[in-house]
Amino acid sequence: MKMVFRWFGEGNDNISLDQIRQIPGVEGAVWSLHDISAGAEWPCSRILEVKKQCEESGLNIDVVESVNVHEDIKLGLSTRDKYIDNYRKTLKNLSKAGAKVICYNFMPVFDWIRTDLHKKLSDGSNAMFYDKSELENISSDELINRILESSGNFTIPGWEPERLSVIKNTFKAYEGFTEEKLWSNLEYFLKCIISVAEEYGIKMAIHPDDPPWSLFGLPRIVSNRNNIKKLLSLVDSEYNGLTLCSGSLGSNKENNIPELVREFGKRIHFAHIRNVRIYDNGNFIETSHRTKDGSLDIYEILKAYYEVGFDGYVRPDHGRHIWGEETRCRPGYGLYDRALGIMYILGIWDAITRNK
Ligand SMILES: [Mn+2]
Repeated sequence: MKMVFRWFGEGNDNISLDQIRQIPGVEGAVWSLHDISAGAEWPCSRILEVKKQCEESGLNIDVVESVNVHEDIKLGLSTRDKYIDNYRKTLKNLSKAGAKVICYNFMPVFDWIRTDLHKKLSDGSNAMFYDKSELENISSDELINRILESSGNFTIPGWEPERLSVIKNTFKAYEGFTEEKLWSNLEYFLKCIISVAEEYGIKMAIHPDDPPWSLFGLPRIVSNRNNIKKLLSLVDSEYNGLTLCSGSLGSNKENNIPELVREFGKRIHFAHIRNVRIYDNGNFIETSHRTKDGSLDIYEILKAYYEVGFDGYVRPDHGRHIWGEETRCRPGYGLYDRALGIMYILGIWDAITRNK
């Protein structure tokens, strides 16, 4: 497995590439061009600029997270073809620069959702929290305001200003929208994209829905074992693959992450490792990576990756905010807890490897 670390780009991250390269085991930056709107082609010059920055710090640019899918593609509007065409061009441009895996998602309107970005844990650190009953009683407007107010000076991936400025219209466009429609639009997208990804040697890795259930009446389909199986069969190619996010899928107790790894191992190109503690009332909080601190068995998950011969990319997903970095870092993306997570993941990995 190849360890990588998310980096939001020059001037857009409080963490530097030099700090990232000093975390043991990290080989690459997981990056994106966050200022380019969904649906636009990524210019080669901008891609090469990031490549140069990363390579100067000894990091590769193999994994891109994300190339966002334009809402019209998810909605299946007639305008989708021009955005899909741009997506193909972006794939080509990325492959020329040497990118290998693209993480993306197909969630309507919102990306990930939490109700509190800085919920205090018993040790005085804080982390992102999801309150189920609160979410059921809050309007989408209230939620947006709350996320924006507590995100500090950072734009949060999935909550970009250009997305939020048109969100009322986007919501309206999804009125009466069904899971079936979303499935058929995803299938259309994959059938246009995967053959091109094959041609350019780029593995597509869809990120599951976070959390993996429907919210605000919007359908969400990348949420459980049966749906993942269906998704992979829509285009049966290894280039139509998964980002297996343990924390996203794992916030539903019905999802058994080690089993998913064993079943879909060959199609997992990117592993997000995160622990969450799930409470009986359905709430959950993101915890340290340590198995004991959350509800997921990180050791079992890594064992499953080892058993399927996983040689893809892995990154610590979100972390807590610790050692006073809360006001300086993007929620979920502090330096310290993710670096500690890497040492935990690599510690387990090394032990498993040595024992076999
Ligand atoms: Mn994730």
